[in-house]
Amino acid sequence: MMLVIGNKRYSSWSLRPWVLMKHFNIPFEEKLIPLDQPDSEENILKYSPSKKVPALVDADISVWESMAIMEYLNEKYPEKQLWPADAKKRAIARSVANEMHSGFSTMRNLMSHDLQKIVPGFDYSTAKDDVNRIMDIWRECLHKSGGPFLFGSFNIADAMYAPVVNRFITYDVKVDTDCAKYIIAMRELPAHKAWIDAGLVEKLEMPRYT
Ligand SMILES: N[C@@H](CCC(=O)N[C@@H](CS)C(=O)NCC(=O)O)C(=O)O
Repeated sequence: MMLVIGNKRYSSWSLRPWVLMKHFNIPFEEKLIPLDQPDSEENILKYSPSKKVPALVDADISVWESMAIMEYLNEKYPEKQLWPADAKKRAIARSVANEMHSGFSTMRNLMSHDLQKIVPGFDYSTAKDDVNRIMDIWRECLHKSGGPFLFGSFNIADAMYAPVVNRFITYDVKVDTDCAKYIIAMRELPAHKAWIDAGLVEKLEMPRYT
């Protein structure tokens, strides 16, 4: 399989399936297409009809949209339990993952994912509703599961929130102890750390953001 991704510094959607695949030791080759370049669209179109990354190429098919990719992997590797085994927990995990996938646009627009941009004291008051809802989700899941990840062990729901964890750090979001513990667990996850380390030294820039 080949996972087509964007710049590690910026591409929050690419990070999600990448960290999932690395954490669960799902073998894949990575193809990084620099975003926001004159030939980006043409290059992405070879793999993704939506003109967006990530896309997963598996033999004769290409799957796009981060959630669809992770659901495909869940079906391809049922033994890895990319979702919780319990049906009720799985339903809630899907709810919180899809709430992330389809929502929080105010927070996402105000606080773009840039691993190299640290903004101490950032004013995120206009995205306060999104930020508070995310922390409510984390607290509720962590209280029910006992942590350290949303449903106990790392799964697709956590992969969905990985870029949010990074934004909360770079934009200096004030969090309580439970959320802080979750952020530390997520940042220390070896697969996530590997992506962050690569993004921190990446030289590619996206003119749109810089
Ligand atoms: N809903 C999509 C969003 C994908 C997306 O917006 N990807 C961005 C990069 S993070 C992209 O490819 N943008 C195209 C471009 O910048 O040219 C998903 O979940 O995969």
